[in-house]
Amino acid sequence: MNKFYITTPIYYPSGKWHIGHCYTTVICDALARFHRMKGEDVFFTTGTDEHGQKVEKEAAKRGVSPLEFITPLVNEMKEMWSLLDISYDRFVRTTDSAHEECVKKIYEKLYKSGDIYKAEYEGFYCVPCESMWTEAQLVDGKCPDCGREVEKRKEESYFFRLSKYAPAILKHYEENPEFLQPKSRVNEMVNNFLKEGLQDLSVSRTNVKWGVPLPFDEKHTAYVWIDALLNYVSSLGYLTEDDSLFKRYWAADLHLMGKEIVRFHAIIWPAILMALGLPLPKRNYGHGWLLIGGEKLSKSKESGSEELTDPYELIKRYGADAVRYFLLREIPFGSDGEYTNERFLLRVNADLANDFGNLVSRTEAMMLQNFGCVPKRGKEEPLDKELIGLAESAFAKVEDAMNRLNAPEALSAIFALVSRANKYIDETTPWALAKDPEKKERLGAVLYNLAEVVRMTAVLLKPFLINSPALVLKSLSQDESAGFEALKFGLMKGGEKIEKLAPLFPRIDVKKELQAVAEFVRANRKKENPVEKEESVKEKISIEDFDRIELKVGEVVACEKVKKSEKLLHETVKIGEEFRSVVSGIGKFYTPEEMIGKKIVLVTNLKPAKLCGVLSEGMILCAEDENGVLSLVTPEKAMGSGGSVR
Ligand code: ME8
Repeated sequence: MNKFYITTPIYYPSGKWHIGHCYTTVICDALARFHRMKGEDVFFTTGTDEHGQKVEKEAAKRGVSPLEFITPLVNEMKEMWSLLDISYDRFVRTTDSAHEECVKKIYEKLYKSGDIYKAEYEGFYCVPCESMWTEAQLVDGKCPDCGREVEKRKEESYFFRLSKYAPAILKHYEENPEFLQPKSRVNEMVNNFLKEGLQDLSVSRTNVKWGVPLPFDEKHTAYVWIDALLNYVSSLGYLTEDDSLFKRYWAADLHLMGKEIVRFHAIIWPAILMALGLPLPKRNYGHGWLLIGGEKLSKSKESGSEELTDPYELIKRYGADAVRYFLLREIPFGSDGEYTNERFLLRVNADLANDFGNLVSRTEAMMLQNFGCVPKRGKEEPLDKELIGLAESAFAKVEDAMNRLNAPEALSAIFALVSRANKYIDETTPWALAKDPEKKERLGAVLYNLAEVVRMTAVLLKPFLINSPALVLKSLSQDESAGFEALKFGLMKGGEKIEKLAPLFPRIDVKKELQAVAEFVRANRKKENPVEKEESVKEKISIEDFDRIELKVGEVVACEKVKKSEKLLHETVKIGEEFRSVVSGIGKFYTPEEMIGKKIVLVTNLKPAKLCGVLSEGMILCAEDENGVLSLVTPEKAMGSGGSVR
């Protein structure tokens, strides 16, 4: 039996999900289901990429542990996959102890073999992308991937001997044209990275605590990208006592991903596998993006558009099948595709409500009305034979497209059959045949042919849509779990009971719906951006109001951590001749030693309060950046304590 190991990247659980996130996973799911229906031994994995500085900072901002912060977001992601009926066999969290153990063992192995070594390191780090760049790679001094500011960093680090593997990777590309697709990505990798040779890669961090500590040097944590890539083998129990899954499924048959992360999968990952002496994945495919206004739909760039991109809301409004169908059909595979609500609604209306929904409802209604069940197969005329031929040859076209991972083409072959069947209704005019008792036999033959096409279409659609194919099969008293062996014309005997279906995809009034969606998006944006709202709602205050706040310069003369709190520091602040006890939530950004001697600005007339049992008689002012990093507000010129701030 053929095996098929397929993976999605593991996702950053940011909580700001958009329809673009569903793209990779829905395609993988359709492929996994397709191969299962062919009777193959499929293993399909996905998961979450949970370590790194971003998570550490977000958690600190909220005063919770990284795991406490991330777990609800992981659960949200799982819920989204369950709404979309994603049939993964394993969900890997990089915080799972089994994964962490695997990461440690792999680092240990590579350290022992000399593929990982220690050295000093300087570069430019993009915090949101968790990527390090050399100066030459920056574009206008900014991150070449996302265009945001980068931080210059110098640190001691462990390096992976990536440079050693460049020639072998190039050779592998040449000898295995399937390894990296589409072809344009090969050119990109070769021209932008491999041709000039590779530099060794820093694979550990000392400044990121939220990561897997290296077994041979616990000051260092694993670089998040290596940690993440290793999920593809940790998910199979690589280097554990029971590695039967690894033996059964490795090497991966397909890693599918967005084009922005091809570099990691097509250069770093094969080099690591080579260093481990493991066979390389058979195929990597870097798909295109869903765009809004020509830009990648992304969680960090607010588009300000009125498109509804929230998958939960889209599923709630139109159903999981419509969302899956849109993603699988509308975006040309391998290229970018513009996302708009209008395109979504038009596509769903045209194909699912009009073509497929109509074919099913017309065929079933006419059978019920004239026979009360599926009629018997009749004598076939040339027109019938053409339709039957098309139905029987559809699978080969779908299979050919799916072998090339091209779901839009596969669906287009299935919908060519749907259109042909609708045209067949117009050509055979069953409503006219029904009026003439002498033509009852012909009517039966026509409706039988249509019923078989509906049944076969439902089987063909099963990898792509979830609910509607099952409903259609059930309504014709057919086995919902049918595989592709059911794609033979003529399997129904006649006499099958028909259960009347509610419309599978109700027609949408596109104009009205677009208005409703735009209103929904506007209202929700206000809800989601409480900051924006707060700022606009905050009233103007008078100078007298401001005067009621007493602000003074103080000097921190003693400072210690508040017990059992990662976030709180307890300062003793000198204000002129007075000493005050102050508790502040800056423990993630300043050590007690750093605080001592600092001149700070303090609100001195706040009512005293107790925080974690410690008295606080004032509030230290800080500025906060967009990543939640706090920075103390201090007087710009040297001055003593006690001065007032106005
Ligand atoms: O990259 N259109 O995770 P991620 C199409 N954790 N696909 C999109 C998209 C869009 N607008 N936006 C995101 C990561 N995606 C790493 C992976 S794997 C070892 C580590 C796709 O959450 C993206 O291309 O940023 C990728 O395939 C997936 O969503 C997860 O992206």
